[in-house]
Formats: sequence, structure tokens, C-alpha cells
Amino acid sequence: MKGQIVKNSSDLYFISYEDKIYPCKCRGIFRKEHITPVVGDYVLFNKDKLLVEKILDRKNYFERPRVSNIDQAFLVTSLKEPDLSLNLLDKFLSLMELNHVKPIICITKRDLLSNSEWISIEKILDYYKKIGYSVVFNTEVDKIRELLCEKTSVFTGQTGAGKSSLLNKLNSNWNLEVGEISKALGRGKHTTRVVELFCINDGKVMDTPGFSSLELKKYKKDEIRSSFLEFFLYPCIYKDCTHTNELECNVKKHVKSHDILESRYENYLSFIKEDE
Ligand SMILES: Nc1nc2c(ncn2[C@@H]2O[C@H](COP(=O)(O)OP(=O)(O)OP(=O)(O)O)[C@@H](O)[C@H]2O)c(=O)[nH]1
Ligand SMILES: [Mg+2]
Ligand SMILES: [Zn+2]
Repeated sequence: MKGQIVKNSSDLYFISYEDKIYPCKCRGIFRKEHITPVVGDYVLFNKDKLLVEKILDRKNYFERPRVSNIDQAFLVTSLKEPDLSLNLLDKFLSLMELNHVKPIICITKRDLLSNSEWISIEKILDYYKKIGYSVVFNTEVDKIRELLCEKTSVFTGQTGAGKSSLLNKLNSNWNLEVGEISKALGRGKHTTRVVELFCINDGKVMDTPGFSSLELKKYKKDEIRSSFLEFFLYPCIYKDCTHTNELECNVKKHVKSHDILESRYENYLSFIKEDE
């Protein structure tokens, strides 16, 4: 029968099939051929022998967090504790663009900001909306529920950002463990340790362990450039302009005139340096 992996713990894969969960092991051949199933995989399995027999073709696959077959990704982004990292946000958006997965920026901990802090952050968020990204707040529970309909979504983001807390708000039965924020470090301490997939109405959503850094190393400079969607709004004279040392660069011009957010441009420069 065909099921879906909803959780993995060492060599056990929990497979959901007709409203039941089957803890299965993999056929020996998997190890020999270096095949590792991940949460999100659709598999053929034998429910009497509790054995995964075959992984069906994946629509997509991610290393961090390790998941497959997702339609959209909520980047759960806290404004404080841990502090907002535009570098991480931009890197994540680029990763999603390069993998053709729709990103949704999900803001948490708005309540921890003073009014003046909020005013400057609001401007930044408006910029992301202007260039086409969806931005939601973790307080907008109904809106998030709607966004989850008929899709497989993943909640990802820095550790301590509030992924599991938000999932608990969506369904209190899930009762996921949430962490304390260390006052000294200003960040959480990896409360969620494994990926887990849950059903919500007619959609699916995955909770994942947080991270504190991401890599774009495997992408080429021109791929990274193409992932900054707003650059296309300001075509340069040279089609292959890298927007770095060229004298006449329309992108740089529009960074100066604040049509392009300066931090976006700075992050672009730092990302293309990563593969050097
Ligand atoms: N003030 C405030 N605290 C929040 C908010 N959302 C989450 N928290 C708190 O942030 C802490 C971390 O939340 P978690 O849900 O465990 O964070 P996580 O993203 O799942 O973290 P990992 O599992 O380690 O990746 C908890 O103490 C939550 O109560 C929010 O909107 N405002
Ligand atoms: Mg968590
Ligand atoms: Zn240019």
C-alpha cells in the first residue's frame, strides 16, 4: 500500500495510511544503495511486515530541514529573541526561489517590540510585500489556517522563533514541546529535534527543528542573482551585469535612490561571495 512518512526516529519510519500510523523499518537494500527516506516521502510499504519497500518519486527535496514534497514554506521569523536577521530571511527567500517553492514570511514576537522599534521594522516588511512576498503574523491564526488549506507546508526558521508555539495555536491537541529563550544568549536551544508532519483540515503541515544558519554555497552567482526578484525591475545595460563593479548599473542606481532595500543588496553581495 501507499503511505506517507510523517516522522522518523533513528531507523524507524512512521507511515500514515488510512488514518493509522505504522512504525516501519526499511528494506536492507536501502542502506546498500544509500537511500534515506525523509518526512514527506510517499512510499510503498508492507503493513504486515512493517517494511518500507520503495520511495516514490519526489516532487522536491530539502536538506535543511530534511523534508520532501512540499508546496510552500513558512519562514517563521521573530522580531526579537532571537532578533530579526534580514540576512537569514534573504537567504531563505533565495533558497525558496531557487527551488520553486512559495515562501511565506510569518512574523512572530511583534509584542516584544516598542512602538518606535516597530515603526522601522514595519517599513522593512512593507518592502517585502511590495516586491511580492506574503507576510503574515503568528497572531493571524485564521489567515494561516486558510493558507494551509489543500497544501503541504513546512514551518521553518531560527530556533526559538516560535514554530511549535504557532502549531499549538493552530491545533491545541498537537501539544508540541516549546522552548524557553535563554536570556543570556537571546536564542532558543533547539527544542524540536525531529521533523513531524500533521494533518490540518485538508492540508498538511510540518514542524521542523530550528537552525541558526543556512548555506547557498551550492548555487552559482548568476543563480543567486536571479533569486533577487526585484532586480528584474531595474534592467541594466549589460544583460549579464553582476551589479558589483560595473560602472553603469541600474540596480546600484536604484539602491542609492532607495527603490531597492539596501540590506537586500548588501545581502546579495555577501551571498555571491560565499562560493569564493
Ligand atoms: N512574546 C512572544 N513569545 C513567543 C511568541 N511566539 C513564541 N514565543 C515564545 O518563544 C519561545 C520559543 O518558542 P518555540 O515554539 O519553542 O520555538 P521553535 O521555533 O519551535 O524553536 P525550535 O523548536 O528550537 O526550533 C517559547 O517560549 C514561546 O512561548 C510570540 O509571538 N511572542
Ligand atoms: Mg519547535
Ligand atoms: Zn547591474
